[in-house]
Amino acid sequence: MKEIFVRIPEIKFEGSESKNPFAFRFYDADKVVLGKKMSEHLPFAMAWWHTLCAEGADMFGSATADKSFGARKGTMEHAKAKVDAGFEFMHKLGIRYYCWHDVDLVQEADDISETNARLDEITDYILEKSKETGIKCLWGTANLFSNPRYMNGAGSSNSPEVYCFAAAQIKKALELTVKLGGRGYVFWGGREGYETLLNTDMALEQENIARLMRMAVEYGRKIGFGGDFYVEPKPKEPMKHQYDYDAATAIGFLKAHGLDKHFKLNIEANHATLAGHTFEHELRVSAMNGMLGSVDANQGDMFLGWDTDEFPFDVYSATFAMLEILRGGGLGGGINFDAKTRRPSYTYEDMFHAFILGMDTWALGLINAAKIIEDGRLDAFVKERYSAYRDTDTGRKILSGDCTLEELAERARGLGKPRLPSGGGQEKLQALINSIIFG
Ligand code: XLS
Ligand code: NI
Ligand code: NI
Repeated sequence: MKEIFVRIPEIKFEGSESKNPFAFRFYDADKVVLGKKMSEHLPFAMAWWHTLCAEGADMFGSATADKSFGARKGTMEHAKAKVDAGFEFMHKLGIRYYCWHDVDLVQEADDISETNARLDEITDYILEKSKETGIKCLWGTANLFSNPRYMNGAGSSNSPEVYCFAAAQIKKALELTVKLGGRGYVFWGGREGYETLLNTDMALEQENIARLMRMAVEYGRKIGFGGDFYVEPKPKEPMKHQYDYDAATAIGFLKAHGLDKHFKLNIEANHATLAGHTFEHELRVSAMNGMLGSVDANQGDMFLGWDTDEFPFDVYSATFAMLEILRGGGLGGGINFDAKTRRPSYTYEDMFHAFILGMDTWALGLINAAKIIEDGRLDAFVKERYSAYRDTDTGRKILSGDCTLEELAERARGLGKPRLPSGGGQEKLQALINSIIFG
């Protein structure tokens, strides 16, 4: 096999003092943290679309990067060159998983049967590589947003024929996920929403989306898919309003339609901030509902209102995210870098620097979160803050669920004024976090 990323070595851990830009300073795969190897805590994945397909084009300018990998774009030779490049790239970084949309893998043909034949061929090739290297599929998905037929949505389209195409793509993508041994299958509803309510039957659209998901679950289970289905919430972009707005909305939707047993969430950092939440908020909402599945790791920019998909740099955010993940018992899925280099960072070297940044940032997040848990003071504070629910008769009564409004009103009458313990402690806790991280 011809090496594609020539001059770029395998990336190794060299420690925080290292000045080598092609080394990890913090990600030490075999290092044990809280009883598990870093590589097990952090099942990193490469996103096929950003890493092997996206060439830096934006609304105002064309591609800056070249991802032809020596082949003519759009051909099967190119599709295979991307597989070669992807596996070499993951191998050099020590990444063990990848994620894909159907149309990331091959050029879509005019006829869906031809597209499917191309997908069969390329996944045979991927499977070979996977067997050679042990690098596996984290999750697959159908791209139900790029093709012009999805201009009015996929499951939410006003056209039953478009709905059939969505079903066909999901069916195929599920088969391929099973073939590649994927841990999960994602629904990201980029076009499942509306631009104006004036033209929209929201109830019909949402019921149709639920029907499509239910059929996907039925078919997936029938063909032996034992993994989790994921919804990836996002409030907007490309649509003005997307139905899977945030974790709470998606969970409500899944529960309302009886889909929650089969689904978990894939939480993306930048989508959380677009919804006006922190990343850790979305992770907490998922975890407390037993639906924390997988993560799309990236970050936005506080001055820009869109999904900039930057590589993770914010160590506080990674720390709080890892805190939620560790407390939630880890991820059944993984940590997919749904992130792209900035447009001028167009070289192969830049791709490696981006992943080194992202992996080191998450390693720092893990190290910090483990320190916070081992230190114990943060958890003790929170426990103490609610202790009156355990330690007083009134508190226990409320938690038991066995009380009435009248009974509680009667208790209030006897109290005069409620006791108001200092409940915040925000500044104290923030100082504590800094002292643990930097101390
Ligand atoms: C776009 C989404 C997309 C999903 C997969 O904003 O993040 O990339 O992760 O369809
Ligand atoms: Ni994503
Ligand atoms: Ni995104």
